[in-house]
Amino acid sequence: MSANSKEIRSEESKVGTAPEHVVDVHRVGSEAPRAYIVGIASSELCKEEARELLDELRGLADTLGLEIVGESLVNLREKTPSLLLGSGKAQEIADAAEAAGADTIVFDHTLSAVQQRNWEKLSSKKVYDRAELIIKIFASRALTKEANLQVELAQLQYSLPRLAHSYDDLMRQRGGRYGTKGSGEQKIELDRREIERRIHEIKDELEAVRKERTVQRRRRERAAVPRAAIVGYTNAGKSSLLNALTAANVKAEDKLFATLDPTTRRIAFAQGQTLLLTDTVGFVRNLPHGLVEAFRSTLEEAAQADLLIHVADASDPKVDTHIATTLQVLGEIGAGEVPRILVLNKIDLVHHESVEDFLARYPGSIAVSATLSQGLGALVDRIQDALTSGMKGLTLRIPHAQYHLVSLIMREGTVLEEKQEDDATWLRCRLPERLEWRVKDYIIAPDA
Ligand SMILES: Nc1nc2c(ncn2[C@@H]2O[C@H](COP(=O)(O)OP(=O)(O)O)[C@@H](O)[C@H]2O)c(=O)[nH]1
Ligand SMILES: [Mg+2]
Repeated sequence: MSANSKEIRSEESKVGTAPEHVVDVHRVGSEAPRAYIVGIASSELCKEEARELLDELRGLADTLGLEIVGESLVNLREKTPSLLLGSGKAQEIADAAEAAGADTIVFDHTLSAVQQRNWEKLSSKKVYDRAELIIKIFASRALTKEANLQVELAQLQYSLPRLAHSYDDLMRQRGGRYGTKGSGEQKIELDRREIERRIHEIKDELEAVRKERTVQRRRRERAAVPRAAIVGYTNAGKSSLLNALTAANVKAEDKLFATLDPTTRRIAFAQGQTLLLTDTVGFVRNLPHGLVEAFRSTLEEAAQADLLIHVADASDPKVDTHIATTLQVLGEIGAGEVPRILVLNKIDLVHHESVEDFLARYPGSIAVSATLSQGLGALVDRIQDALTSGMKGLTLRIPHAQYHLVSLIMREGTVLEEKQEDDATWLRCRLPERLEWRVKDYIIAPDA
């Protein structure tokens, strides 16, 4: 059966809002920031790898809603303390960014506070490094209390070593909520202590949240509509797949808003079944050490889904490693048992044989091209199978006195149709077979 015959309707809904502590420059004004991105190859990082990382940085910037207006890949021979690059090269880049109309420069390399400040002076633009960009993305995607705390912790830990060197700049540009503008050693010392105090506080709060959560997790009342989360590396094509499946286009809308909130869409299948599909925060190749926990807790909530759609990039030479890492992390955040579909995307970019190889290596996986809408029919079939396997279709009439059974069905099954009658709830639903006995007295008819 093809995707067309299923008639996929789509409707967008947005879940969650950006957390309060994201004082984000990107929200100011309605224009997307125009970014010039700079990759760095060096003796430690060959040009090819630097190019891959730069591609990823572009994806990250895109996730955050930046418009990329230009890029450079620089071959760094010797790092300089003031600008990282030699002054001639630095000026060249600043000029290129200016010519491209950029208002922001993003480096695919860690910048010290001094380097960042010097770059901002040299270019009269906002300047970020990779870690800061990633922190901003996590902050925009953190939904749970724990994720928000983890991200705040990462932000504070990131800013602490940069504090002494560029106190004024940091507070002015980073929109920190700790203290106002000021200068002098004493003030820096006060703020350092304030930040350290807050770091301790967050760690305590995190511990408390974790204790609570082990009880709550997964036990949360599930919505009647099943949820699927799209997971995988940045640039694998998660957003493209979401778009292709819902046949809607994020980019056409208010992109700033769309990308600052985790995007969840509703897919309605022809049979009347619906599914909420969430695009999750992507895995990153060289995730800075201090951001690992923030990443995990940001992914965690979304990964507590009924189904995971794991997208891998066929054109990426490291695809196997990425799949293994993704599976490992999913296991570690308690999502290892969630049913999964492995999707090999971008098959239009690789040879037919390597797709065949992949499918043989990962039995049950599905090959697609999100941008060319190839293979989506098979994927939709698989999604529907996964949602309904082990489920039995039933039509029920449950007296209001037995309302707890309605709650049970909403929690454990899928409600396809629901009508309130005077003394009962009429339901057409799918319920795991193991629970059928609980409702057997109220079955009107088995369903297809
Ligand atoms: N050739 C090709 N490019 C794709 C495909 N799917 C996604 N892309 C491109 O890969 C890049 C990353 O896609 P995106 O959906 O943003 O990835 P995400 O970071 O996982 O959300 C974009 O430039 C897409 O246009 C595909 O099936 N074929
Ligand atoms: Mg994306």
